[in-house]
Amino acid sequence: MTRLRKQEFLERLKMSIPSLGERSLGEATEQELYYGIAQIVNEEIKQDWQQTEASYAKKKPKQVYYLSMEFLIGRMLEANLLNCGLLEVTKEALEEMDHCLDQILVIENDAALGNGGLGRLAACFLDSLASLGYAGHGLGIRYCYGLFKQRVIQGHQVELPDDWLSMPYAWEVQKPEEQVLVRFGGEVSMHARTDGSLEIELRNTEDVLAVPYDVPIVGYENNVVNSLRLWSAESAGGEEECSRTFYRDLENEQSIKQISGYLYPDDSEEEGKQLRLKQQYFLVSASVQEIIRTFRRLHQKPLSKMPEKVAIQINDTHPTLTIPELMRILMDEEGYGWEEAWSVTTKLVAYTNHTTLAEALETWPVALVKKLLPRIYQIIHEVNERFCQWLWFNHPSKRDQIPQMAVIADGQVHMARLAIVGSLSVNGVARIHTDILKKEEMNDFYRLFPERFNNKTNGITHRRWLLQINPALASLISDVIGAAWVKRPSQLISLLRYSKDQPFLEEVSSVKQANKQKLANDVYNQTGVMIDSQSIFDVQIKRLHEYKRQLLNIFHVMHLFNELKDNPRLELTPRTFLFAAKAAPSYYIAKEIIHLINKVASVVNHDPDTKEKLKVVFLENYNISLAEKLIPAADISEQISTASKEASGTGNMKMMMNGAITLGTLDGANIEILDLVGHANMFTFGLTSEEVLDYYRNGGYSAKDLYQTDDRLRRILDQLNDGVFGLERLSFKDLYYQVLYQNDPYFVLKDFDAYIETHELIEQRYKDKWNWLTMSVNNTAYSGRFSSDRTIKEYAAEIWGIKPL
Ligand code: 26Q
Repeated sequence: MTRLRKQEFLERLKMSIPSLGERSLGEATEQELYYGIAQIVNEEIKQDWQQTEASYAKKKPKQVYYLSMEFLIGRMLEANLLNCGLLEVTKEALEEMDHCLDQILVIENDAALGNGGLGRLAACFLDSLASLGYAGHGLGIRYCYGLFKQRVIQGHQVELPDDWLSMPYAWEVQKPEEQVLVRFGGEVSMHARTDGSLEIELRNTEDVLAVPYDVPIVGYENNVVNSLRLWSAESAGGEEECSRTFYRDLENEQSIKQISGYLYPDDSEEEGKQLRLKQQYFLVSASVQEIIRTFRRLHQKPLSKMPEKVAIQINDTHPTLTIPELMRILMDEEGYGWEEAWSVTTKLVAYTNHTTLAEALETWPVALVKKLLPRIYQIIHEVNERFCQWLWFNHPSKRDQIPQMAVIADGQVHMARLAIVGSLSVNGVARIHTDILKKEEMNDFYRLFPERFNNKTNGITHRRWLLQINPALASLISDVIGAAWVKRPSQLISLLRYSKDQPFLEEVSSVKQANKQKLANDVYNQTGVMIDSQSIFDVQIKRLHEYKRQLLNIFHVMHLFNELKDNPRLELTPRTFLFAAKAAPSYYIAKEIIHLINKVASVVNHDPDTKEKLKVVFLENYNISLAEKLIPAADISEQISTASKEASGTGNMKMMMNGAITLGTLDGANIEILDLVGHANMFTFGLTSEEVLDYYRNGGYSAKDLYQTDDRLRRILDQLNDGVFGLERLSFKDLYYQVLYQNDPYFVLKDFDAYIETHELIEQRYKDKWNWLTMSVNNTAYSGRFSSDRTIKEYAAEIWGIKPL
């Protein structure tokens, strides 16, 4: 990639905006500038993209395909400018014309093709694969509508469609010549061939075209450009038969386009949605066909050799049909027998699990799978038969466990069981999560296939989550330890030497202060709420879920409010509690928690006794772009899930990297953060996962007893029941009943006391400014371990068996 100079850049920009006409660049609209700059980037990366593909064709490295129903990539212009080395010159050039890059970047719609952690992890992995020079690609769905947009109206969440393709998407390239057919439904027929083998044919299927759109994934300053291929569903029929069938065809076409219509919000409550299963098979079938075609093009070898040159990672169970789809193609289309097809398949596919919540493990009704995918169902059935028989004969001691291990049981296909049985690797996403999988949730399988289970602690791309979103901190870091950390994030550890260096800490402090002030301005512009940038910014940003315990956080705020009302002169370091979270549309309790946070905010922010010391802000429509504003400004990172419930968390890593101090339970990757930074640099509290699991086994504790004995808690709960702070119209009876009468399944009351105490400790510790800054720098220093570069190297070496080109 050649480095452009400012003048040349300006010339190119002019040429890239044909609509400019007689106007000067200074008069261009932000939209024109956005597309103009994107075009320059696309021209710059085009050659690298082709060359990357050419070098894969020449050197024939093993290729990794990351299959995921979600890729939460957010905006791409700034990341692409950064990675291809054009960010600085772009800023300079725009400055010369009195334009500000920030105002141009916001023109781009977030690509919100994901719900949260799982989708963002996939995006970080692609960035690391390209930046480390691995031949690794993403395969996903080009949803017309991404995750819903959230508005908060009178304190309630309202969902709106995310029409992100309303403007042309600058980063996609349609590849119509590489489209493939995906077949649904139909009947299976079998004929005996003369040699006695069976010929399997699918008749009368409904066929859907999968049209690929490729998005470039630009490696950081290394000239590598990989691809994220997103499939779009289109009608396969030609346009010739019109007239009589016109309306029927139109209706059919609409229902086909729906397959890539919208992203399902993470909603374990709403199960068995036929369209979601169609989406999964659509992704899987198109992708497997593509993978096989590429293997054939690059290697003149039989498909049985694929495991030498291909690895397929499935992101949770959502793409598990990869296993029967591979079997189908190998057997029905390529003539392999079961044994050989199985041996190939189980050397290709590796499975990542992202949850321990038993209720979140995916199952599909047999009747639905049979109807929608008859041949795939037969194959799953056969996998199940063979697996159960093998257990029966080879592991007689496990006979009792067959019902709970069978791939098909209780009229359902159990996707995690299929994924474990049919893959070479099963990994969890943080040490404790993998341990819980092995010890509890998947113990039966672990004892059967111990060598398959492994841990890959999650990571985040430090390029986006530090270098891009916090350039001032990044450049301070490079000033003292040099810039090598950008390519080798583990070198951030050298910062430890400066964590007591007063002049450095002073600068770190000014950077954090400036980030907080910038956020305060944004918050004011968006909400009209004035927040004090000198206050402690206490941040909880993640999907709204009971196990993540936003309720515990807001109970603490209510507690502080009550204290201040009792004693308005109470000494309290001013605090700002920032929340952002989307709730699944059908998740009533989660929506009530959003409502409660907003109502508490409206009381606390206006009460003369509290408004100077407490502010609560709920920012609507949490997405990647909002996270990018909040994370550099956080002082406290709230990671307070019920122990054992959060598989890993990745927001915890992002905030740590930006110098926030974690306030967390011993859950997910928090534990590994603690291992590194120690208790001197982190605040932990609450039940351990062992204690939580013990309570579950032995019937829990009594929430009502706690309610009786703890005056603070009783006051808060009564405020929910009687109307928040005595205001009848603000009553939250359902939350009250959920906590007291469902016996507090997420231990909000049980952990309340420890949480309050820890907050009091934090308040004390914040007063020692130097020590706080030391803690902050220590956190950044240790965060290198959580770069997704480290994670990807582990997947590469331990699962995929690949090396960088
Ligand atoms: C389920 C049914 C129907 C439709 C959608 C879904 C669905 C969609 C998305 C279920 C789950 C998800 C996403 C789960 C997820 O993001 N899990 C998080 O993964 C992160 C990355 O590993 C972890 O850090 C988090 O701890 C984990 O919660």
